[in-house]
Amino acid sequence: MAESKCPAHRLANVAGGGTRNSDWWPEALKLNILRQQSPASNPLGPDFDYAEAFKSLDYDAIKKDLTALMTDSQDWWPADFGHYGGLFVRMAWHSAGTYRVFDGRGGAGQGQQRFSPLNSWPDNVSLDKARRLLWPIKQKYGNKISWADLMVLTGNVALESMGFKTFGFAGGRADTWEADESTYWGGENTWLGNNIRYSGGHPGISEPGVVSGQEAAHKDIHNRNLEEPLAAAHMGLIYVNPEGPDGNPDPVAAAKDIRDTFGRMAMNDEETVALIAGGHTFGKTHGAASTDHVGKEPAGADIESQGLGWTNSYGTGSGPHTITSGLEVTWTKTPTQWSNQYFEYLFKYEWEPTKSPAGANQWVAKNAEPIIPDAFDPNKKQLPTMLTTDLSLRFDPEYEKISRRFLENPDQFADAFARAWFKLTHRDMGPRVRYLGPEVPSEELIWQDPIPAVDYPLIDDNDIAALKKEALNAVPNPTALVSTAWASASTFRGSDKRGGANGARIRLEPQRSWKVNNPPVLAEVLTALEGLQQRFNSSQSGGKKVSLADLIVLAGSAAVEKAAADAGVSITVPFRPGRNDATQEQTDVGSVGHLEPFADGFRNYGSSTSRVKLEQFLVDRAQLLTLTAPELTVLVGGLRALNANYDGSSHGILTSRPGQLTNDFFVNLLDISTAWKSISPNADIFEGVDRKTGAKKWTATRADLIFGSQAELRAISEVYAESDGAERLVKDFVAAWTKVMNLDRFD
Ligand code: HEB
Repeated sequence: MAESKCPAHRLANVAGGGTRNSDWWPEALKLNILRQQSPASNPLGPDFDYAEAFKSLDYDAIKKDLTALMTDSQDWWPADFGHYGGLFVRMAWHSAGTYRVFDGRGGAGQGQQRFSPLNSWPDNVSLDKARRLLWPIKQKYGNKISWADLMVLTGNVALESMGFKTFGFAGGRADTWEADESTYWGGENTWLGNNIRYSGGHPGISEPGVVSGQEAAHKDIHNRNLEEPLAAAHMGLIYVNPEGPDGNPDPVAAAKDIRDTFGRMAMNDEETVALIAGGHTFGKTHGAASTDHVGKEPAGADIESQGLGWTNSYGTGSGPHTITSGLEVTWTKTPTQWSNQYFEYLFKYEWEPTKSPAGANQWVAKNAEPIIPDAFDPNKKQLPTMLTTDLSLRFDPEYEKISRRFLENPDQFADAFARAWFKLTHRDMGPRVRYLGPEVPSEELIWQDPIPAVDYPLIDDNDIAALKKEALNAVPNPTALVSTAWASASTFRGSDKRGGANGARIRLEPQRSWKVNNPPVLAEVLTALEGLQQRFNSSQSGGKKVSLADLIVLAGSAAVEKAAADAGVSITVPFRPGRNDATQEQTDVGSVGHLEPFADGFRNYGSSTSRVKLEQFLVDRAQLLTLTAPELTVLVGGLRALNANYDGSSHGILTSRPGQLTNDFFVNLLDISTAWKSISPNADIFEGVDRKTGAKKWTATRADLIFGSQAELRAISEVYAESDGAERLVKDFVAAWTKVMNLDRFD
């Protein structure tokens, strides 16, 4: 088919084709990430409860079927060494391995490997085949197991069927039904490019003009700085280039990239060494011939390929002729059996650079006997081989210490791999109460942000009413109670289900010291509420208690009720007790540190960067809070009316009666008599003056003015500014507030 040079001639004039808003105005604020995964996408309907469905799964039967599948080699995609274990371990690892700590996005939790771009990433070649091999089992067990759970469980069964004892498995990952658009995978528009991600380093910041990104990346592979929030060295890779940084076969430089990227997946050096060595104990890499033989990825392939991609024209295109990464390495003598051979060979041999049949950089053992089996020919033996990134585990001094210890202590290696694998595959599931199934490990792990179970009688409705009153008495400024409750609950991220009010970690390091939480004001509120908590708890007989976590939310809700009443609307903010308080020992300060917002428009905190405007940070945060555009709008308008800026500034406090839950923010923002102009060099802060007199009326940030400027947000703002908007605002604010306060309640 001849392709026209002008892309417009190939675009459909139906079904959403044609030049779109995002083509005309690429920099305009988009709200699409706030309406993802809507019921309109989900064939199972709103009443489907995955946790319930999973409970009816015949767990032993599916594990038996998966075990049988491992050695049931299919002609259309024959198993290496007669066992699919390696392929399925890689599938599970790539499903989970996209997770990154900064925003909690990526990971195995949504089954996103089924959708673009992940189903077509160059790093995921041949995993289309792995999922297709699994289809008969998915079909058999239906909705009792999601693809998201099935991919991880299959990785576990693969490991177990190859003689490895895993740490456990938890189900509970409900599938999504469309590609996730909220995750920033990088700004490059070529696969395997990395010119944007290494051009500056800081969140959203690039330093244009000095050296181009690509130059910078190549110039100093030992000293480059990967852009946040990314956790991969190239567009389309899970982590790093197996041949070494940008293809340079330099194991020491590769170690830096590995440490960077695995660190951003929350893995320390020991976990990283265990994962790479544990994984590469199994299976092989595939580079039978030049990658020129390989066709288009699934998302770009012909309709008759039926969702498969990377058609391989070399030989049979599968089995011994498979081309996946273009590398051709088998690490151990028993690639379908757990062993310590990976470390034995890593240290036993000296390694010299060589090329795969596809021309990629890899390493071969010097003066070695051919001891490695061939995947298909029992009469053939090969020399031991490694990837550049495998040699990093020997030639990086820190990794080397750990590797040698594992070489000498195979049981320590096995334990470390089992734990790191469990963490890798469960990191984004949130608290342990979400774990389902018979193989949930009983041991509590620090990365789960543990919270003690409630083992005392909870407060009742009378207590709730009394405590609301007392909280308002204990803290003179109700807005401080609103701010504290918001600060506590709004750390939640729907991505990895971390954070939230439960645990009351707001009173612990690092949260109590975050600038966005205004530490001095926060400390005063916490002291007052802790006093109230002690008085209440010591006055109770029968062991009844209120946790600080509950009291913070309760007090904030009392302040919201009061602010509504002051504005003339009587409303009760629903409250359900049952949160508990975590201790500092149960809190990994470094890991919780990743929940700190870089900017938070709900509290008018932070500033734009050279690449990200304040309102884009605001929408990103709203998405992590699982908010819709109307919820985002009413929360910002309400918080401004309540005067809840983090530092008490008056930006966006567009009201003459701050502290009351009014619709003044919207009324005044949409008032034509005010004219706005920028008063800060980066156009983050604005002044509103009376159009006629020039008198100064207000100041505001981009996180305020966007509600009058972006057409969809303006449409929602009008609803609240209209004559019947005041009461609607109170009602909708309370609903959205209650949603945020309870985001982390899975009990
Ligand atoms: Fe891996 C395979 C790279 C880590 C597990 N890996 C592989 C390959 C490559 C790689 C290139 C081949 C593919 C084909 O087929 O061709 N890795 C890599 C890197 C890294 C890694 C660069 C970072 C350093 N892995 C890893 C981990 C794990 C793994 C962590 C888990 C744990 N892998 C794996 C397996 C395999 C692989 C199992 C095999 C597959 C088969 O057999 O098929």
